[in-house]
Parts: sequence; structure tokens; C-alpha cells
Amino acid sequence: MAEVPWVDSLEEVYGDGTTSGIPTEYEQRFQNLIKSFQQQFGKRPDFVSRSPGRVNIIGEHVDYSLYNVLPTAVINDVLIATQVLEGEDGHMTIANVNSSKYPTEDTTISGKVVVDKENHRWSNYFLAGVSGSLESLRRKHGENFVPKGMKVLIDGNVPAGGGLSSSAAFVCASALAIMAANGHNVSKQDLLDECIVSERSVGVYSGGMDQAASIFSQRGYLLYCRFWPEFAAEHVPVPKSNPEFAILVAQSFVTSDKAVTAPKHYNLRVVEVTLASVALAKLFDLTLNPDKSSLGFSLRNFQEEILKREGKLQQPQEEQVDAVIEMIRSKLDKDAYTREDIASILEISVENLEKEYMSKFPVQADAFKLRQRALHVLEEARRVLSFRETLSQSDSLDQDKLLRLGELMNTTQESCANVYECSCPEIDDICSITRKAGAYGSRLTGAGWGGCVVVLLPTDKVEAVVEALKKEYYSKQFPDMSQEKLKEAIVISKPGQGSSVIHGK
Ligand code: NG1
Ligand code: MG
Repeated sequence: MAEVPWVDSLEEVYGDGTTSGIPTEYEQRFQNLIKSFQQQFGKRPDFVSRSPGRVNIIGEHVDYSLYNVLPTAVINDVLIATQVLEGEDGHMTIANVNSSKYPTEDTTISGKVVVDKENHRWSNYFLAGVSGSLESLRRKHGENFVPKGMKVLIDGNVPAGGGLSSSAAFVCASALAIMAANGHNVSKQDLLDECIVSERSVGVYSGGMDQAASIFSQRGYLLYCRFWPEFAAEHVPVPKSNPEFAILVAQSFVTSDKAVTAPKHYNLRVVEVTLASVALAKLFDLTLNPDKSSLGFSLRNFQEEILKREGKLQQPQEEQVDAVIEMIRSKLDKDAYTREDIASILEISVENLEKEYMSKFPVQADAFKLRQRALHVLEEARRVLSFRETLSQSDSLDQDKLLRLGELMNTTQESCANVYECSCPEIDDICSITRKAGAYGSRLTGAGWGGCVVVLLPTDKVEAVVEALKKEYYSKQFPDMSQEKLKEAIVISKPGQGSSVIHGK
């Protein structure tokens, strides 16, 4: 059974490193899961796999262009209590603690797992986890390998479509459960690769940040992720500060389900930045080798090749990024490009353009804003470098540095709203309310078009900011909202622990 090298205790997962123990609700939720499992399946689970949601502090919509990001896991997670069935290979019973909303499903895995994207069922994300893991298990055990049968009971408390990446938490916890059930000693890096592939099977050109944060995060640290030339994660301690600061996450309750809206939003942006990369390469008479991004060509790849040719690879990262910003400004001079415009730059037919860049996942658009999207990515990459630099300048942050970090976050929001066009009026509203009430900075976190806002603020302003949000946002938008829902709306977030297997006790 479970061979994964990262088995955590409940304390390691939910404690905060002090003696204050585990939040009662989390202790209870875990015990209830074990109890319900026993009631439903007549036996204790063999183990529980777990993977958390994440909040991205800075670096929005740059992971799929292979630039660095700075997220961290949150405490909210997906738990999968699992029983391994001997002699019933391939048979999966998939149940949820919330059975009225997510009824139990039975399925048998034999050949390739195809996730039916058209028919969006709650268990698709579990099957997505199965599909990625299975590919890797079959590479090891042969084409005909069938995974062990499993009974699983799932309990997730990451708000769905709320910007904290419930989907990555679900897919990563599922993939981990399959690996553990089949006795596979998976590394975090391999699990990450599988989960990125998995999430693409749901129909999204996923970047990789969410799965990385869900899998690799460590309690008390932010996770600095590099995607170029290979994925690498660095654990950045959260610095002490004077004044003390807090990170708050506020839900807009505008949900944007990426699996549904991707052709006009998320996947379209992936296509736009890919087209910007290949158009720039062509305009600079440069040949790019395919890279690991969804469509094979990223802006980071373009940066590397063009600066190699110009002999500038020794320059600091900041200067390299600035140089590319100038190139974008000088060469991509149209406000919007049609399919014909882009085909003519690339010297291919419109038909081939569509086949190569718009067929795997269809996109719905006639105009492609190559300059604006590329500028957002490079300028955001530049802000991530500044943010990281400010964090590491000294052991402790003072007021000036906190203001600087806040300003970087605010500039990200402006760029997301006006240049990348991935915000929405409700998110803009929350950002301005929190800033007026004393936050250093606030911005959308995750894909946007809804979801939530991450706020950096002095600890002594938390109360004022929460009050302002209740009064100026929640009670205006949702006058009938229950107290319970309101409790879910705002959380003070502490960097949490990444995926692990918890043995049933
Ligand atoms: P959400 O939609 O919040 O899970 C998405 C992508 C990330 C990243 C952000 C934008 C997936 C699973 N997640 O996050 O990789 O690109 O948008 O920075 O596709
Ligand atoms: Mg998601």
C-alpha cells in the first residue's frame, strides 16, 4: 500500500507549529470523514490522501508563459478517504460526504480514461486524477496495467469556482490516492507532472502553478515557483514585520467555471500569449524550439532565444525582461490582430493557424490582443522579481517595504483589469473597498473573471477592512446572505501544508 514518502500527521497538516493544536472544526471534520466511511463501507479507510487549495500572492497569468509565480497553499483542502479493494481491479466507487449534491458513482477502469468534457459531472475531476496517474503507472507496469479497485469518500472545503483552485486540490488528491493505492512511490515532481496532464484532460490549458502550490507548499512558507527551463520550487519564509501584516482572502461570490468559460477566457489568453510568442519570433527572424508550455511556445522561450542571439543572457533578469518589453512595444503595434493578420505574419494559411493553435481546445474570438497580453505577462514577470527581491532584502519588513509590496499588488490588479482583461466589476469593487479601509494592496488571485481577492494589510486594520467589506460589498450585493455564508466569505490565510497521505487512525 501507500509508499509515498510524505506521510503527515494531522498536527503537521492543520496545526500552526505552536502547541495550540489543530482547529477543532478540522479535527472534527477528519474524524467525521472516517466515521462516515465506516458507516458507508463497513470498514475503516486504509489511508486519507489530501491536497489543499492555494492563494497566489503575485504572478498572475504568467505560469503558462513559463515565468515565475509566488503562491502558497491554504488550509482548505480535499480529503479522500480510501479503501483498496483486493481482487476487484479497476472497480471504483466514488462517494462524497455531501451526497445530496454529489451522488455516489460507480465506474470501471479498463482502457484509457476519457473524461467526458461535454458532460460535466462532479466525479470528472476524480477521473482526471485517475487519467494522469494511469498514464504514468502504465509507463512503469506496461500498457495493460489496470489499477487496484478503490472505494473513496471525498470531502472538499475549497470553495468551487472561487479562485482558490478547488480543481487542482481535487485532481492532486485524487492522483495521489491512486498512486498510494497502487503502492507507487511517487515523487512530488512526478505527481506534479501527472496532475498538470490530468487537469488538461478536463479541457483547460492549465499552467501548473495551482498543482505546484497544492503539492509542494510547506506550512509557514511561500512557494517561489520557476517554470523555466525546468520546474523548480523554493520555499520562501514569510518574513517578520513591523508593523505586523496579515493576508486576507475575500470571495466575490462571482463564480467563473473555467471548464465552461475557457473558450472565451482562460484558453483564449493561452492562445493569445502563444501567438504573441511565435509572432515575435517570426518578426525577429528567430526559430524557437518547442518548450513545455501548453501549446509548445512561450514568451519565456522567446526571451531566452532573442537575448542569447544578442549576447545579453548574462544581464540580470530584470534587465532581460525590460529588454523584451521594449521589443514587444516596437514590433506588436496593432491594437488587435485578426486571424488573417497573424497568419500573414507567420506566413501560413488561416486554416493552418487554426489547426495548429486553436483546434485542441477551441477558442471563440475574432480579435487577438497580442501586444496587450504579452505586455501584461512581461510586466507581471518584472513585478514578481521586484516582490521577491523586496521580501529577501532583510529579515524583517518595515512600513516602506510593506507599502512597496502592496503597490506591486495594486499594479498587478490594474494590469489584470485593463491590459489582460481578466477582472470583473465586483473584484474591482472589493479591491478599492479594502484599500480605502487601510490595506497596503489588493488584487484578484487565480484566473479571475470572478473568484476572490488577496489583500495585504496591517494586522491592526483587519477589523476595519472586514467591516468595510461587509457593509460596502456583501450586504449590498447579497442582502439575504446568511451568517454562515458570510463566515466563508473572508478568511485570514496562513501559508499551509502541501499534499500528503494521512494514515487512518
Ligand atoms: P484558477 O482558475 O484560479 O485555478 C488558473 C490556472 C493557473 C494560473 C492562473 C492564473 C489552472 C488549473 N489554473 O487558476 O495555472 O494560470 O489561472 O494565474 O488552470
Ligand atoms: Mg482551477
